[in-house]
Amino acid sequence: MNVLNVEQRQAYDADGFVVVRGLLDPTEDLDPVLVEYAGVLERLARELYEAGQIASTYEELPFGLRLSQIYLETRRVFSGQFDCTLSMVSVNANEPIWVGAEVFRVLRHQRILDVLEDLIGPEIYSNPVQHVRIKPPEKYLPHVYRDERSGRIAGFGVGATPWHQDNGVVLPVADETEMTTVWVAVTDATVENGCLEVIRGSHRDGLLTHCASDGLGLSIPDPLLSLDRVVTCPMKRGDVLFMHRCTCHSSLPNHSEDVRISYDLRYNPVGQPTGREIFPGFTARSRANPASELRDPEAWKRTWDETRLRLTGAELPLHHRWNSDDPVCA
Ligand SMILES: O=C(O)CCC(=O)C(=O)O
Ligand SMILES: [Fe+2]
Repeated sequence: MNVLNVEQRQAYDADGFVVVRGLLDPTEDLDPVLVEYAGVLERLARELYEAGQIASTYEELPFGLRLSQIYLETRRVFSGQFDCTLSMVSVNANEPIWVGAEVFRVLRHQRILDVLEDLIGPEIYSNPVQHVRIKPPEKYLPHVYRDERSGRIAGFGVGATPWHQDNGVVLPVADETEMTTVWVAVTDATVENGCLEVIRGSHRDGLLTHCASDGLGLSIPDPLLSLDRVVTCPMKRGDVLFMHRCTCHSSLPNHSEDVRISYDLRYNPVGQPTGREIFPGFTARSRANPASELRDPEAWKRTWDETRLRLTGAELPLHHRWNSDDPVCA
């Protein structure tokens, strides 16, 4: 079945990415996850209020302002409460994670899997390198460390994302894996609120050197990038971007008044290494063996609960291959 038309397929092959407009229905497919996250925020606000850490639960505020107010007032960032993954640094028994049924429904969305079937074939594995990114307006994050040289807010997935390739954030065992990134706009993503930027054709340059910095995570230094081929990708809610694992990309800071929400998900053919084997993935589609598909959101949640238990207190292996010894990182 071909879901992508000829132009879209050619764009993906030539540019290393394609945006499929309106692939998901905002009301039917995306509002339900926002309802789940509103529940997560409600519980968080009540906990913090009862602990005396905020002056009000702010239930009268809309989601974005409520979250931002809580970040500002507590001088903390609670991205882990919403994210659909565990920490890659250290896991504890009470570590927050949100792997709700509606998130699972997005991961298994048949229209996303249809496009992936065009790109990587009918045996599709949901790679556990997956995030929801709820980026607050930067003006609510004055307490978060800002790198002086780049001006960027560090860490937590709440600031602008530096230039990188997703192949660079997995272990070398997955270098030959046909991993595809799926970036879902849950709210409109604009230049003002921090949409994605990609470098056209960069997937053909292979894996580039990434530099690791404590605060800012992994990034490809500017001299290695073809910055004259940057494409800025504003997207509407429900638009979905599909990207090759070697396509260089970054995102802009959020200078708007509201949160920018997106999923970045990854998929690869069943049987190929995910590059993050300590976390659980699942078969999202199999034409050869439909019974192997995971369809139960509770069973999915259990895989993460079991992983948290297994990794609690364990020494986690480094989740990437980079140090900053390369002179290009100086
Ligand atoms: O949304 C972002 O800021 C970055 C997303 C990203 O790096 C990805 O989709 O792989
Ligand atoms: Fe990425």
